[in-house]
Amino acid sequence: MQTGLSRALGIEYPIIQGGMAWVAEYHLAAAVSEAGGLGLIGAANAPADWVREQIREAKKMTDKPFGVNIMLMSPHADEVARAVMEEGVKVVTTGAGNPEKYMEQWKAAGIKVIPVVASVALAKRMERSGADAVVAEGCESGGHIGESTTMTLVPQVADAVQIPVIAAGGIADGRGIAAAFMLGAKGVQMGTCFVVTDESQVHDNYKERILRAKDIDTRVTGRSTGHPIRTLRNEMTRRYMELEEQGASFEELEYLTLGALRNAVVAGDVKNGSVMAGQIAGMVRERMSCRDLIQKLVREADALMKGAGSDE
Ligand code: TUI
Repeated sequence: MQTGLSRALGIEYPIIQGGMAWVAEYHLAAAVSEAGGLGLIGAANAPADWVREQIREAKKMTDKPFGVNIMLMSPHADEVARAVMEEGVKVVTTGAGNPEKYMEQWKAAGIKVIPVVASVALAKRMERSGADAVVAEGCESGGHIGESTTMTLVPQVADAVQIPVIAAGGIADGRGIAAAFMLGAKGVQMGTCFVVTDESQVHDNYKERILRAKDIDTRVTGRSTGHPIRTLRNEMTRRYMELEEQGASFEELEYLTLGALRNAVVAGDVKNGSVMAGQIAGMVRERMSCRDLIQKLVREADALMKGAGSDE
């Protein structure tokens, strides 16, 4: 499964673990990198000191490359952008914004920069600014999403840029990986299927909620506020959408989601918390180690891409 992308990143397989807020901490990131993929630490809204500590802990667990995802809406984005350079991080991915103002300094520090984009326009702009690759993330993903699906976004981005495209959104097995390659991707990023791995530190209730999710169990809150977020449906999404329909204010709606992700991930409140997960949650059925998951993904994708597993 080696591609130009995996060689450029110094990893065995072109499989990237999403930089999920509160979920993507160093145990998970190090386990994914040790298993031959690219693990990411999700900086989310955390201050730079937390991110530094996470990077140092990950380095104790693996000599292989790992990355940091910087959520650009974070009030700490500037200081985290500096910290990743000072800590010698090899790969930075960004989400929920335009990282242009940091690109030059990151490139000068020798960091491979991979912005997550949800449109062709931003992908082209990132290529012009010197991005090494882009993640084209479809709205099947969990968390903060754009408008287009993976099926439509990936080939359009692949046609528009020369740099490698990594597909994200709705991928959780070898079929999804093979399909992403057929759409022009040179790698994949996956989130939901890594949440339930043995090394993931999220509360057991969160894992169980994903494992018993059905195909139609996700909801998107915040379309009216301009911050659409995909989560598994629960009491929180029901109340949110009810209020949203009644034309509640931005403040009222935000109040419902404040700290809600933390409540789900850390405290295990999957009723009133925000259980971010992608639409593929309905297919995520098994707990296993990151190593077993990545080996299974590679085996499945390899078989399909060699023609085995077809109907012939
Ligand atoms: O960033 C994500 N997914 C996330 S971030 C997150 S943390 C959070 N928690 C609570 C509220 C808000 C965020 C949870 N999930 N994915 C990457 C992604 N980026 N998806 C979509 C985008 C995106 C959207 C618009 C990137 C750029 C953009 O426009 C930028 C511009 O200026 O054109």
